[in-house]
Amino acid sequence: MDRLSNEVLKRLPGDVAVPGDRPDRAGVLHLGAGAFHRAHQAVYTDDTDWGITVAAPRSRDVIDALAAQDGLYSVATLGPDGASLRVVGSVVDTLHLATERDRALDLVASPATHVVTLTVTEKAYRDPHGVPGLLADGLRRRAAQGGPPLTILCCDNLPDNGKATRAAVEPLLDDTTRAWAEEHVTFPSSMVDRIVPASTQATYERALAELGVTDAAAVEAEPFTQWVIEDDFAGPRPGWDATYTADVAGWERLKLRTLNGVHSTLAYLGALADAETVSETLALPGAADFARWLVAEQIAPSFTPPDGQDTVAYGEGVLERFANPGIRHRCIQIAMDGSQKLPQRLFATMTDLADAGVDLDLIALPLAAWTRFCAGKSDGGADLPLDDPLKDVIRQSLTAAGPAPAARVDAILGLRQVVPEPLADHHQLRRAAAKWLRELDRHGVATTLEHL
Ligand code: CS2
Repeated sequence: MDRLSNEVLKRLPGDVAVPGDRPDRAGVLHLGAGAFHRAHQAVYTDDTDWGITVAAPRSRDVIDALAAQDGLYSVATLGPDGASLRVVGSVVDTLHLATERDRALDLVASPATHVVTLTVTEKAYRDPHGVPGLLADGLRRRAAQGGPPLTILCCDNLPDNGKATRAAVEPLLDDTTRAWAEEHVTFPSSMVDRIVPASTQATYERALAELGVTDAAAVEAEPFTQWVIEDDFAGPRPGWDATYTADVAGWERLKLRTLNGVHSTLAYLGALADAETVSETLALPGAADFARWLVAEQIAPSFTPPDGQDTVAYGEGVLERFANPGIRHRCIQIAMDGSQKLPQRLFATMTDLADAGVDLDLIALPLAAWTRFCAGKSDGGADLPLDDPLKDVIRQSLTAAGPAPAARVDAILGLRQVVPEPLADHHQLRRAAAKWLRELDRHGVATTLEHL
């Protein structure tokens, strides 16, 4: 079977959108080759005349597939009424960070690189030896060469993600590079949004059926897409059709607390209820109502949305997107790395509500669900994987706590790297979470939601 390539582009079926003239060089270096990048920033870039070098930190699978396909791959946009396919041509080169570090440093230093974008997941910013170290070493090289300004643009789901990236890189710089970087490097924040499940066999089979050739880097995504970027570029940038603003924080908060907060909530509830995907979870009796109440009564009152936005209306839109039957987003995928995600998705909301004197009741249910999820068994007795960098600490604390719901909640609230101090001894939260956990232990998620 033929592979997707420049050669076969001309003979793809007429309803598949294909790139026109492809850029011959990359002004963007992207770190992180995951499905999200391929369905988000790479698509925005495909609508410009810039190219991207995609660098994979560890696994070679995606970049090897891209390299074998002249950088081409397809994005299937799955709406409630069917799919449309587009071949993306913005990836012009690939790179493997684990084995090509020197080339990576050269690219960070290269005067032809104007923007470095990142989708490396939340936990990567805590590892100085990983991506932050690479950026720091690359900046040292760029500074030593007296290189032009560089923009480092974080596209991970973290609050103030530009500041977080700067905070991860800056301490690793020597004085000379740091002084140079202050003048030449910016770290804008950005809010990125598109639901892009990890590709599965079904993704590749769909691509093959629609394209008539193999695409081992195919991805599928929902129709919705959004990118809000802090307008703070050090030098040139691609003409991305994004929203540029001086203040991204409000957008980040709206998205992280509402979309991602409800996503994680449904992921833990769904995984416990033995539902495979988010849309299946939402279809459980009571689940959509619960999500609506959570948004209206706990998430919305916790912050002021950006101009022109209404959190409850935004939440309605989010639930509609989650219900899209074309998208099979597995609960287990979203459930991973809870210790890295829940601080900005759930605990920040709780902290602000607590400060405002609002009772933490509904929002204590996802906390109870995460607590139960971490023990590794679904309501039906299936094994649930705990894929989390703090897995050992979490499991140890839960084991030490024993079976009593209140003690297990205290064990989780006592995780200092995860839960902000004031929540640890917030009595009303502890009581509410223990009450929900008792419900979940006794009756399971499905019955609990049904009887809310
Ligand atoms: C999800 C996000 O996996 C997760 O944790 O909540 O990847 C989510 O799909 C995106 O942020 C949507 O923009």
